[in-house]
Amino acid sequence: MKKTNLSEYNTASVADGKGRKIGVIAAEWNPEVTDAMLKGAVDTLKKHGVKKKDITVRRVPGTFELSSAADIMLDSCHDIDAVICIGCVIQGETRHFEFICQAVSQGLTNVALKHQRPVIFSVLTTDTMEQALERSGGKHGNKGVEGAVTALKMCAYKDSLTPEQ
Ligand code: DLZ
Repeated sequence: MKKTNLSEYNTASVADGKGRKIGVIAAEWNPEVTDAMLKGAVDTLKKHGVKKKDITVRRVPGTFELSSAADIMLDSCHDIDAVICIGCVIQGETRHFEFICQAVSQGLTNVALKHQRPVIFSVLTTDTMEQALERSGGKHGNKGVEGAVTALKMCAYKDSLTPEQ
């Protein structure tokens, strides 16, 4: 059967978030979408044991700014385990879409490799607002929820390879 909710996951497969410190950065563009993804991410982190005080939420103007914002956050906050980056880029009449999508996907990859900490790509890149709404709390799930689950899984992955202090 075709899977429609892309955010369904096995709760038991997600490591306990107790003691984790997670950054969440959301773009202000398309707020009806990014606000819902931000809520989905924060609620999911809390559901898996991350304390509210350990979640650092910041907003930036657009998706393009997510890379530099994540870099600044990881430079400034050495105790943050992972950063979830939330944005929504909708195809318009010009080529702006391509440039933002290319820049943010490459930019977030570079930041993750530079800091050796998980940087999560919770960015929707859709043709229409309807498709974005379907993926931010609609019939196809919530990309913010997926981002939170991915962040906790990547933190556990890192721990599994880091010798005990
Ligand atoms: C300029 C722009 C456009 C046209 N579209 C979007 C969009 O769909 N989603 C988004 O998050 N941001 C958009 N922006 C803003 C850019 O991300 C960025 O904030 C500006 O180009 C300033 O650097």
